[in-house]
Amino acid sequence: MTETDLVMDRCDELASISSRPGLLERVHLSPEHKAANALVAQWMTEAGLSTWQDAAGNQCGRLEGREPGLPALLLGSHIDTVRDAGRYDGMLGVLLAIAVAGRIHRSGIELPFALEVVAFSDEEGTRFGMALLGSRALAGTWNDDWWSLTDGDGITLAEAFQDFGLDPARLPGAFRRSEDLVGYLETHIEQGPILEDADRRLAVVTSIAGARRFALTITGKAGHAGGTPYDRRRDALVGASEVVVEIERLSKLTGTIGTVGRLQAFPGGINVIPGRVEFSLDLRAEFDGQRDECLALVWAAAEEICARRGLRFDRHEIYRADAVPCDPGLMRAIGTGIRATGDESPMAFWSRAGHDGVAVADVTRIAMLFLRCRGGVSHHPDEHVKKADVAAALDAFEAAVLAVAAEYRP
Ligand code: HGY
Ligand code: MN
Ligand code: MN
Repeated sequence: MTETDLVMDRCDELASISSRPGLLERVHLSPEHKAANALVAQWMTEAGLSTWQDAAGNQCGRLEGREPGLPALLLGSHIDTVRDAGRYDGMLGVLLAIAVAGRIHRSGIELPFALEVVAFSDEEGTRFGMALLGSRALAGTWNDDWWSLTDGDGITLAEAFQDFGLDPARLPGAFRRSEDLVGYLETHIEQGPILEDADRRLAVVTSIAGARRFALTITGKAGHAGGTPYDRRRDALVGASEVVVEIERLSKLTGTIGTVGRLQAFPGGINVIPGRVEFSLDLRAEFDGQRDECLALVWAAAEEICARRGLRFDRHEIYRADAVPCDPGLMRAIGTGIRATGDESPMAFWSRAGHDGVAVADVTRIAMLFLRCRGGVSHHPDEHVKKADVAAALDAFEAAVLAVAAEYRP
């Protein structure tokens, strides 16, 4: 069995740890998260790392450098998933990080820094709506308001912490100091079609998109589906539908990426005019200004549509992460890694998907290595990678770490 086979098999093994039979869902502070942490800790140990679970539920491993206690280069990704997820989004990056650390441990190379692997506990925000909870803890950019966030069962984040065996009061123990870190490198599937369309395996990520997410509500008046004449209707669903189509039009117009992933009509009767609609908006762009200009257009359009239809429009921001540039020096190392696989002119482009690096960038410099995924499909069980691409990513990631070491001046 090759290292690549092992990485792929481990992705399959992690994919079997799910809260829902027949599909993959593993959310923050769940029994599945605990089981996945234990399995990853075992693999980290086998790779020669000392392991611990930090105060935020991130699973960590460390390989000392040429002397104990040196600042650490972090490698990692996330171990949580969206609903009905693919098995490579996040997990592949964690397993490649463990594989690289294992290679370096076995080689006997003594790096000028420590190497740490982090399996972040909650990049997606699936359970509590707020994403990056694990990496924001590591970066020390925690907001205590988050403790009162609730999941679909009304359990608060604080209660979920305690149920998981963590103590909210001890969370600061997870905060890392920038002087203890050299940087952060993450390998991740592209989650888009750019690499596949260019027939390339790997790319350097130049920056990570800035996303803002909202809970939107349109309120009209429920009524009888038969007896209510059109000119007396205040149909929240037809109004919301106009807004959704306008979001797509304005996003395309402004070069941003707008998605309505969730929408629910109330009261939901087949013969009742919807009186209220609750829906989501995820808007992201390469540049925050571009994103925010589009948001202003969306709000203006929503207010006009609602005024014309006698409806009320309310919005509540649930998540914001501004765009983050990758570090030029670490990007050079990622490029060196890709060239080590025989690709002499590495592609480089911005990530349309969000990643933990957006949070980690608050405490240290970051860079990412992308690998191709079939059809650019992600956040779906059809997520798929070629074994040859994973093998190339493993070699490139190891070469990138060694390139950081070669250039490192403490
Ligand atoms: O939403 C994102 O872009 C990431 O996959 N969480
Ligand atoms: Mn994802
Ligand atoms: Mn991801």
